[in-house]
Amino acid sequence: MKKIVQAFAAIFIVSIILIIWVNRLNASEGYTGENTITVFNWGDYIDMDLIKRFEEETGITVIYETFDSNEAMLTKIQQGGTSYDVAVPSEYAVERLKEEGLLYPLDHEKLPNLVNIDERFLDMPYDPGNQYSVPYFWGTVGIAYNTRILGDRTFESWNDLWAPDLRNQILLIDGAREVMGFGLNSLNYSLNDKNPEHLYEAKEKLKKLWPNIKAIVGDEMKMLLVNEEAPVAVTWSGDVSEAMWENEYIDYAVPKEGSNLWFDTMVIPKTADNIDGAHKFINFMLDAEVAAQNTDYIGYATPNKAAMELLDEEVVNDERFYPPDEITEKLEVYESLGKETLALYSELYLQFKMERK
Ligand code: SPD
Repeated sequence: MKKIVQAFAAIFIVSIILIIWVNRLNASEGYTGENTITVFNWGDYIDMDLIKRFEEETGITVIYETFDSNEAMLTKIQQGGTSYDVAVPSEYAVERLKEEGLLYPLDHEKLPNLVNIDERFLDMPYDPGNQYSVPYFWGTVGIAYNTRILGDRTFESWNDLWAPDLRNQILLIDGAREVMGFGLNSLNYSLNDKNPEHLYEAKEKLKKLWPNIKAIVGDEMKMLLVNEEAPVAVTWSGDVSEAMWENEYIDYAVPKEGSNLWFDTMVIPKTADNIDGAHKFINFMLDAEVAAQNTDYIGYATPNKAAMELLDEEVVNDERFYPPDEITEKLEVYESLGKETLALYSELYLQFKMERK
């Protein structure tokens, strides 16, 4: 009898462990229940206190996962087997997800806070009528440089990065479109160029930049700039504005050949489990006070006009990070390049990374 009781006890314990393990596995792959949503965002791209506040206000539990590039995010959603309720792709990835039928149309009635977004950022060519996406943060790609170390040296052209005296002085943000993009811009090609010969030419030119490159980095970029680990970096404007709060010597320029104007957005992937919860989360993030707190924490430029009124004037009037239309009109937004060309960008970027001498 004692043995039977022990056997039942063992089976019971093993079952409990299995249930907990399966639940955890499901949660980490975005399988969410009614009172749960899974949010898939870039690393270091939200004030986690806001997640807590959303959970308290709505009773919805948030499972939060991060990615480090649009390509990684796209692959995860394209592969299926996930049910992310909210994701944060950039504009060209929104186009791609749309083309592949992987987005759920937004119900604007459930997003009353959409009125807070500046009209400048609505109805963009990548998503007319904001049928599938709403803007989250926006910015440019440019050159950050440290004036304490470099004096009054300026960076007006992408080609300034190839100067021989910058040996081992440059950090690059780890992004295929960003790096290939400035390689193309430095040759006066479009950063949406599809001509394979131009793409090879850009890769070969980037290869010649290796002696000046100290490292290719991700979310640690801000910290490396603040700590003066390198005096020059090619990165997203938001990383620089945030770093500048902690290191007054950092400055930022968008080179004269042009650069990228980007928009990160919130979308609901087609495989979402909790559409209503996803709308609630997006609407919460569009609230003026919430968006202001998030902007204050992240340091990137907000498209939320109502939030801008709550932010420090000095921050929102800084044209390096909130460039006016006269400047943004000269910049290019990444376009969805089609499967083959996007794969070529990624392949050439990978080759470039492996070519370090
Ligand atoms: N640490 C968060 C970084 C998010 C940057 N998104 C920019 C994408 C530009 N295509």
